[in-house]
Amino acid sequence: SAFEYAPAPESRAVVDIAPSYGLFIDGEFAEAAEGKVFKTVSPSTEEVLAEVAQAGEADVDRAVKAARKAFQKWSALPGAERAKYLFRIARIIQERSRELAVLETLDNGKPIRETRDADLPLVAAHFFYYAGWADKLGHAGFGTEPKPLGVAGQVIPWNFPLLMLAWKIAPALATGNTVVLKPAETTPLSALFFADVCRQAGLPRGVVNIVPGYGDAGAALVGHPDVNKVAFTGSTAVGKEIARTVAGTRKKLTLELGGKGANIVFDDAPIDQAVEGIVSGIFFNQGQVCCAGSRLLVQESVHDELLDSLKRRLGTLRLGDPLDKNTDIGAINSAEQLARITALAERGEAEGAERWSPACELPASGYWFAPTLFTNVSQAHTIARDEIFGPVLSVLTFRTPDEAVAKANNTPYGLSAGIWTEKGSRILAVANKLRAGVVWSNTFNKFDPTSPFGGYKESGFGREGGRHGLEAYLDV
Ligand code: TXE
Repeated sequence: SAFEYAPAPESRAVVDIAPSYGLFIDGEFAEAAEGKVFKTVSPSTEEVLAEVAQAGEADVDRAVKAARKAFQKWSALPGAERAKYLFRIARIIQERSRELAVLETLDNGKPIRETRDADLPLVAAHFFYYAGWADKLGHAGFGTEPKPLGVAGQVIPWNFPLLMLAWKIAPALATGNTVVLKPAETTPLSALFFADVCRQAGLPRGVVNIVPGYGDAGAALVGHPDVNKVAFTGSTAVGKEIARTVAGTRKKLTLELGGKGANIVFDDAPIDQAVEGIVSGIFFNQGQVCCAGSRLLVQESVHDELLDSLKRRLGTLRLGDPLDKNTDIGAINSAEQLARITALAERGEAEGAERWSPACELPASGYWFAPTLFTNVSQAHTIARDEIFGPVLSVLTFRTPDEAVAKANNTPYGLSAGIWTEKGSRILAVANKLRAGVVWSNTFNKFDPTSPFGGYKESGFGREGGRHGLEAYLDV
């Protein structure tokens, strides 16, 4: 109503964006060897934000050499000393979190409310958490500490640019490894800002190197003979390619790939609470989340009631300027991703599922997709099988708990699932039968640095987060 208090949008003036950025190698920002650059745009306006140096093979090689050199001293530091740097980085991230949140929102398109309340606090929490581990890995004085692997080559996606960086870099540094990280081509800016945070924290040169670029730079990094450990988050197709590259080498590998999570609602579930969890499950970050609850499995007897509530709730979601603090649904990250989502939604209609969206005006420029529901979906439909990675929910039904489990598991993926019921015994029984790396109950999309995260089946292998996340970076 006209009396509603509408706070001013978060201003982009909060952060200085330079017209151009270099690669970050050996503590310095530098041009790419071949002088190549690429542009990064704001997905909500298509305006060019900055020009960024584009790493090629020679740059990746230089970064790996810098990381190798830095490894000598970094790995020899007592854990307590490494911890000091990580604590410092965590505190600087907290101090600069407004700048970082605005930058991330501009480059990625996600609502500022999410970057401010979810991404940034989690990023800082990861550095604090792993800082705490750095001096607790063994008995340094007795020479029985587990050993770092060496240089970690890390490739990350665009959906949580800074958070994925934190998941990768914090455990690597805590355990004494050095890093070369390639951010995604559509979201390089927060990683370059992080490079500046490393300088501010006085991190020794070469311990962290950032090489923005495309898939070829990622492939060069993964294939570099002097990289000891590869960590990748991204598509299952590229993950398989990386696994082939790494096979036959002595590199260690962890892969965090796609998902097709089931959110299972039983007839005794608190419906209003479930609706909130379903909405967060698929519309958080415009559904561009590997562990999104992209399939709703609802018990037949509550299907109509739940769908009515869900549609009413979707009618209240506000789509638009991601810098506006009232925005629930921001922009899709890129034209390519928008095209992928659009094609899969069209396929859903063509195969006979029923499509529904709330009335919702899309801005004239930028990459936008309205929140979308598909009902009458069967397991054979493409939208029930393929990862859409967008704000599109496929609704299926079930009659018995066994049927719910069978349908939830009927996917090549195995990353996440949710269970909504008042019965504690049912939560345990169903959770134990789900082939998913994370199962939430009566909540969804809850993250914490102490909890291991990762997938079964084609969702990848290895765990990030918690003490399991350290194992991927150590030889015991
Ligand atoms: O992923 P890519 P894209 C899924 C999601 C999405 C689809 C495609 O379904 O629709 O993947 O997204 C780098 N060697 N996920 O094309 O290509 C690339 O530069 C080494 C799920 O963006 O996998 C980027 O930094 N690296 C996912 C990163 O890999 C290569 C998150 C991811 O890009 C490479 C993202 C190569 N050959 C997409 N080719 C999740 N698990 O959360 C590309 N890259």
